[in-house]
Amino acid sequence: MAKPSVVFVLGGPGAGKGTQCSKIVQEFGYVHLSAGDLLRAERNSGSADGDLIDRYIKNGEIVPVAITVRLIEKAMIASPVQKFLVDGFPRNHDNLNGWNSHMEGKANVKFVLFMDCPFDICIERVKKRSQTSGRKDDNDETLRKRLNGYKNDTVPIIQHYEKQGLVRTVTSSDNVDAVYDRVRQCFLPD
Ligand code: UP5
Ligand code: MG
Repeated sequence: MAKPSVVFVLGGPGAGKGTQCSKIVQEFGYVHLSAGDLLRAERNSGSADGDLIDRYIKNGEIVPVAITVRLIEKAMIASPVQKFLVDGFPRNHDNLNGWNSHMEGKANVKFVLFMDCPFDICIERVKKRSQTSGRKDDNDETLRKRLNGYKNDTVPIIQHYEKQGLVRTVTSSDNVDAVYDRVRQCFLPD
């Protein structure tokens, strides 16, 4: 059987990763796996890791990869469709190393979709969403930590994949449909 294919979707908090992934799912039939959503679901499930996950998320810190990669792999195995958007992962070197060592030979990373959005727009979007999201990390203090984590930890991962020629960059500061017009170009056959 062919190996599952994976597109990593990276970008700052509020860059629009989740929003654009939903549209890619509709048009191209990918399965959307948001690492953040998987972690939040695991936390809410009463899992033994729940308290630890909660602490990391509330502090805007990155959960140890053993937990995250296990959840991603479990969701991949459970899926009848074997092409995945892995959203919000890998976001630091620990994530990258954990993925490489655990998923070596088990999946093909096709490319990285990088949603490039200025911080002021990310902040505006997350602040607006915080009124309704109920997410414990949508507050000023945690958002600041998430933005710092993105800049210090995730940008180097994007650069790592750039050196391999695997990054497709889309500016994501415009309205949702304008961004999607660019995003979909990344998924059309060459
Ligand atoms: N919106 C979206 N696009 C818009 C547009 N073009 N114009 C105007 N508004 C737009 O969008 C954010 C908001 O903006 C929404 O209200 C949307 O309607 C609007 P969304 O699509 O949700 O953006 P997204 O990039 O997905 O933002 P999100 O907040 O989910 O990104 P994060 O990367 O911060 O969150 P994530 O869920 O990935 O991670 C949360 C935490 O989980 C991390 O901080 C970390 O603690 C933990 N985590 C790990 O430890 N490991 C992982 O591997 C992943 C997460
Ligand atoms: Mg998201």
